[in-house]
Amino acid sequence: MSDFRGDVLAGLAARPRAIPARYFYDDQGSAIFEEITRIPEYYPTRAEQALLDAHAGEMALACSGCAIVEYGSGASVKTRTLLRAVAPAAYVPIDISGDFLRATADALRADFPDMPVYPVEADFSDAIALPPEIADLPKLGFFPGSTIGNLVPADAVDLLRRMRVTLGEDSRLLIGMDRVKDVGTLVRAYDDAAGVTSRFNLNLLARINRELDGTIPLGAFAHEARWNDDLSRIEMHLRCEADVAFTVAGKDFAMAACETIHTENSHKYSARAGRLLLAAGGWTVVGEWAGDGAFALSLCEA
Ligand code: AVJ
Repeated sequence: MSDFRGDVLAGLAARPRAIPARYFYDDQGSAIFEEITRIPEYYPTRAEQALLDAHAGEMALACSGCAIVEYGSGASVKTRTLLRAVAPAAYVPIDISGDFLRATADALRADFPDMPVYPVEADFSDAIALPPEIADLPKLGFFPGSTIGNLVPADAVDLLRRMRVTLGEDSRLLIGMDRVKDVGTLVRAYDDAAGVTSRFNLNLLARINRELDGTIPLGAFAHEARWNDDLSRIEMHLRCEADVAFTVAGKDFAMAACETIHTENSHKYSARAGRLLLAAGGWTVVGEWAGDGAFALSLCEA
């Protein structure tokens, strides 16, 4: 089980201070993320949607009659393109934001009345029990959006291996990965002019104040996105701009001006590095769509 209180208290006490990115996605954070997918600088969603629009038919060829299991389904916008192409026997969206998940499931049931939808409210960093209704169906895992990039490679490999166990021996996995590209494009995608990503980042502190009885002065913190070239990732931080003291869940914390809280990693993979990661996780790439090379969707076999 994920433990918001325990992870936040440990993360604020650690050096460097860091809080796991999965805690962005309370209902408000999930809604702000949907806004991010529409800002002009955030290319991954559009790039991935374009790949699905152009190639969903090919991707679907080997997957007829299967159940689609989507990890981190969010608003399931891209999913609709895949669902239309595959016409799966069932759809299982997995998400940690319960209200968001149920709203999405209801909307999909309305649009796809013949397709059973079995939502699973879970953190996919835990072991997941799939609904018994899909036990006998072959599975296609769908892990779009480059969400795998949030994990450091060792954790990404663990997750890929767990997916392989959960989905079974005959399963396939369709996974999106953002590619390495020029630093300006990358940084702008995580530091947009309209400040939506800044709101997304700061909502984490607001959530801590709401749910953990915190007194963090949000105005003292600024959004920061930086490229870490050694580790091939965008990092988001919350930079403290003044010396502050606050409490969270009854514990006292002090931060000095210029200190940061590391809130997210978004790893970017070259074609080769992506294939290596998938191979380490037990998956063999059997199809790859990458358009102009900004973003790739890979179809893998267990
Ligand atoms: C949902 C994890 C894929 O890393 O690009 C977007 C999250 N954070 N802008 C990403 C995110 C800031 C996004 N993922």
